[in-house]
Amino acid sequence: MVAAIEGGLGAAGRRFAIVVSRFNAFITERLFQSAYDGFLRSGAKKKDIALVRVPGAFEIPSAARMLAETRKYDAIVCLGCLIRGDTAHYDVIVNEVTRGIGQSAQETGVPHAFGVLTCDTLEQAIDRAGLKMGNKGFEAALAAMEMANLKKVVSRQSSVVRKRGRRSQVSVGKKNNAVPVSKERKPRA
Ligand code: INI
Repeated sequence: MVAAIEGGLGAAGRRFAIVVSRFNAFITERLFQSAYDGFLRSGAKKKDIALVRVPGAFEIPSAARMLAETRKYDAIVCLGCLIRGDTAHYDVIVNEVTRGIGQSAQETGVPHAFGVLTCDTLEQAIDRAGLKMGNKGFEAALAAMEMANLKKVVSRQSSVVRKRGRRSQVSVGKKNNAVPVSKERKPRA
């Protein structure tokens, strides 16, 4: 059995920002309530969860990036609802939103969870906002916690590796009778 490096699902002591778009608010409000509930039930404090509202899904990536760049949050949750209508608006926005959220996560290094519904019909959206298909907001909160915790685990491991590396450099130095630079005697003039 291979031991996996994983992040747990606890939210205690972590800070989160939830970006919610107002467009299709009937759906996005349900996504938000479920994400918020997920964080609280997992040990997060109300004061550690920031709610940020934006007009539509198109505005989510820029708000998420602003928040990530503050370095105040362990993860950002992005919640919105895009419903394919009769116009091309949906197709234009959907790729931009997905790409923008991914890019913000990669360029800032802050985990972002993708809770933007992309549906053909309102019925599909309702199903994913708490009816037949679970709630995407809750799922996004779980993903945010897991990735925030994974980031801590990985950064703790790499600091241990760095410390070990420094220690082994010192012991190799001792073996070779190397003198640390700070203790080296300056040659007499
Ligand atoms: N915004 C959404 O969040 N969902 C949609 O389905 C949607 N459609 O289909 O138009 C939508 N449009 C608005 C867009 O996100 C911007 O807010 C708007 O274009 C202003 O920049």
